[in-house]
Amino acid sequence: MLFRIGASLACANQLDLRGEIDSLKTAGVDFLHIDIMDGEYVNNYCFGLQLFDYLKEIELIEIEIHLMVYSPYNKIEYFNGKHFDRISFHIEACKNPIQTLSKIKSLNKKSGIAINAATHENSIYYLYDFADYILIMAVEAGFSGQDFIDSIVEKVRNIRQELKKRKMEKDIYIDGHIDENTIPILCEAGANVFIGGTAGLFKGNSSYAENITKLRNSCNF
Ligand code: S6P
Ligand code: MG
Repeated sequence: MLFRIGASLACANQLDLRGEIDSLKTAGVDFLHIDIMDGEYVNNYCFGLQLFDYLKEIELIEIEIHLMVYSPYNKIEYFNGKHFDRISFHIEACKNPIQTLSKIKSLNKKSGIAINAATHENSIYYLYDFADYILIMAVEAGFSGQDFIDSIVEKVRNIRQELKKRKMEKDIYIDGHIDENTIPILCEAGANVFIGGTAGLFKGNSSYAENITKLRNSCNF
C-alpha cells in the first residue's frame, strides 16, 4: 500500500492559510485534510463551504474532506461543484451510510467511512463493499493536541486483517497524534495514510520539510 502524508489545515496558522498551504505544498505533503465540524457531533466548529472556492485557486494539491457532522447524507449535496477529491463521514453520525457513500460517488468523488475512537470496528465491516477508504481516529474527534489512544492500534490491525480476508486493498487513514513514534506502530498494524497535525507536522522550530521527512522515514515497514 502507498504510504502518504496529509496535512490537517485546522492545525495551520489560520491568519495565513494561503502562505501555509504554499509552504506545505513546497515541503511535499501529499494532500490537504480539511476538517468540517458542526458543533453538534463534536463540540467544535471548523471550516465552511466558502473555503473550497478559494482552494480552487491553488493548483495541484489534493483535497480530502473529513466531515464530523450529524446527518451527513443531507449535507453531501452542499459539496456538489466544490473543489475536492474525496470525503469521509462518521459512522456514529449517520443513519444511512450505504446511501451516503453512494451519494458521494454520484458526485464522482472517492468516499471514506470514518470511525471514532470509542466505536468498535465491527460496526463498519459491512461497509467495505461500498467505501473507497477507511479513516480511523486515534484521538476523540473534535480537537487537535490530544494524546494518542493506544488501543486503536488493535482496531487498525483488525480492520486490515478483515480487508485482507476479503482480498481488498483499501487505504487506512489515521487521524490524530501522528508523529515519528506513532507512525511505525500504526504502519506495522496495517495503516498507510497519515494526517499530520500538531504532534508531528505543525510543531517546534523545524520546518515542514524536515518534519515531513522525519515522518516518512519513521515507517520502515
Ligand atoms: C480532530 C481532527 C483532526 C485534527 C488533527 C490534529 O477532530 O479531525 O484532523 O485536526 O488530527 O492532529 P494532532 O496531531 O494535533 O492530534
Ligand atoms: Mg480530521
